[in-house]
Amino acid sequence: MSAKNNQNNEYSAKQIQVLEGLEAVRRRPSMYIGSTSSRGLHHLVFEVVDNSIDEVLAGYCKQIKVIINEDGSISVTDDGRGIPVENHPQEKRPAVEVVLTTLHAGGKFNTDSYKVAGGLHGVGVSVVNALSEWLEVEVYRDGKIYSQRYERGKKNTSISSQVAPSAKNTGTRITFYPDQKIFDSIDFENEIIIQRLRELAFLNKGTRITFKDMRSGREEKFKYEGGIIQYVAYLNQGKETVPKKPVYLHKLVDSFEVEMALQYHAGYAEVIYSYANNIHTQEGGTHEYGFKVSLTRLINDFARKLGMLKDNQSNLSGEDIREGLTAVLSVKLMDPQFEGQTKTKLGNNDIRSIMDNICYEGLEAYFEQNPAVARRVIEKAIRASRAREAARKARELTRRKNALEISSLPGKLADCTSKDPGESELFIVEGDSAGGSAKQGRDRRFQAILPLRGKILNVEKARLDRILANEEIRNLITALGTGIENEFDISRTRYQKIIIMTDADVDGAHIRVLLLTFFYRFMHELIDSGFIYIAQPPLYKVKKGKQEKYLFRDEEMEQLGKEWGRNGGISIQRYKGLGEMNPDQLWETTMNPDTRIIKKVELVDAIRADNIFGVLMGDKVEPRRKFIEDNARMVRSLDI
Ligand code: 0RA
Repeated sequence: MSAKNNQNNEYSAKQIQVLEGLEAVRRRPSMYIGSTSSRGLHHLVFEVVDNSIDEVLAGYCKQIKVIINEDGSISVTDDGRGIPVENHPQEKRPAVEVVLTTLHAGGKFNTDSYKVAGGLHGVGVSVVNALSEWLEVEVYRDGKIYSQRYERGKKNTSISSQVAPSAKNTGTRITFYPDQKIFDSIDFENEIIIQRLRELAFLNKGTRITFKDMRSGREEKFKYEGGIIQYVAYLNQGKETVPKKPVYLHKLVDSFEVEMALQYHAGYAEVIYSYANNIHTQEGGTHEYGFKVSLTRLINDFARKLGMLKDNQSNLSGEDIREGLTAVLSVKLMDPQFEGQTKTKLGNNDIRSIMDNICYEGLEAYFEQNPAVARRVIEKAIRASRAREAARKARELTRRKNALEISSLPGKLADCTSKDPGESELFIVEGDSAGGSAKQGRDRRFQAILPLRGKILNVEKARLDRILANEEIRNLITALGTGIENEFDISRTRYQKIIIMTDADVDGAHIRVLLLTFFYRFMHELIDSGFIYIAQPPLYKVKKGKQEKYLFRDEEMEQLGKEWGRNGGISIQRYKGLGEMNPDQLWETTMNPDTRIIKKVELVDAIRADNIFGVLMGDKVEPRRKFIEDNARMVRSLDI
């Protein structure tokens, strides 16, 4: 603040300009670091670390340590060359002073010494200096330790030096205490710092980056010899992947350095993290664009070469090709142009075709050597493409239904006369003959019948396109009126009781499970709302003289045997299917609300149900059989 703090009493015009520069930073900090919230505070740390990373990029630094000190200040130490201390030729004062007090100078005034000008957040450590209550710099160089202290951007001491314990060691330590007058809070958050350090360690393979919080003792060490290969593996941790090890490309072209690692996983999410000079380019840009374009072209070319995509089929879309993709792209270049809303979109045009060429050639070579991987990736993209097409059709289907309303109801549906969903019931009936009996036996005022022919598709094994190509399912969707999946709207259901009525045999049980799976996957709110029921047709009809009784369970037969006695005059009719009952019998036993038994379908645990439907309706036969036998567990008996 006051001139007496400065041991250097002579200010050149330049120095005054410099101080005015840092004053400007203090007056409008957000212009330089985005905000004075936690985000801005951590920006200070990253700015200093980035300067050390520049030394890594220049090839002189192997280790960076970040330490939160007991007093709440933070130290960043590297084993780079150390900020030069000799007089800067133009500025005529120590270079370290220029670095710490000149806006935008950062460490980059000597561009020749940098293979890649980091640029990074671009503001330089002078901004950190300006926004710190105090900052101390220590430089290890030429067998000496040079140190200097600043307060709120102004030097407090001139540079002092002492002999270093080891002449071989070089490096820089910057310790600063953020200014409480500037920031809302000066509490560093371990997690925020650790996450960035881990990221930097992935992006700069072989660099040892350590973190320690002296207040809590927490310590983290990062060093990845595999770099972004390990980054991708980390992102895909715990997932089933193709290939087992990420594909990795690394190329130097002119002054550009390009790295790419990718791996698919069994899920659907697309994750691409792209970087330019270690900055996360959240908005993408030319490097990401080049990558995507090449991947799309390559996969399509390969799919055609392998005959997996026929001449009459259109190309797979980029989106389909990237379903389940995890990729990390990292480019390093001399003069990065950052554009976009948040200045996180790489604008350099050259990089687009460089990236495109490198990725196309590299991935082509990889796929040629690993055709099994290529096939699996292409198969996955084809499945994604079907699903997307199906989603489009599903949307169209619901839209069409809206436009045409009732007139689009399926011809096979025998609707009820009531239009009140609260009292309307839909019977989904297995087979046309049972459907016929049900139509004749029903109370048409409130009961609608939809016969299904044979088995419906197993929706666990088919993608939505095939499911919707299935006429039975389409009929079901239109009859219900709710739409499907994302466009599902329970308020549009035309029935609040949807009763699955199938034969009391294994086939009937199978159809029931298939239907339940469909509801669960695509209309689960119907289940949640308690609208799905299972009819209980009788197993037997027993007669003794004028007495007649329907039995729904084998145990009842034993019971009746005791009641009626085992001898003489008892006739037993075993129903093999609903079709064996005449309309009156069907009404009486299964459909009449006063006498029937229906079970409400209830999900006990959705995650478990997901597992049941997914795993058991999947590929394995034996568990499926068991599931069918046991599936009564899914439903709770409810007598109405
Ligand atoms: C200017 C020039 C050189 C290195 C640096 C700055 C430098 C800055 C920082 C900030 C944190 N750690 C740093 N390490 C180095 C080049 C030095 C030379 O040519 O010897």
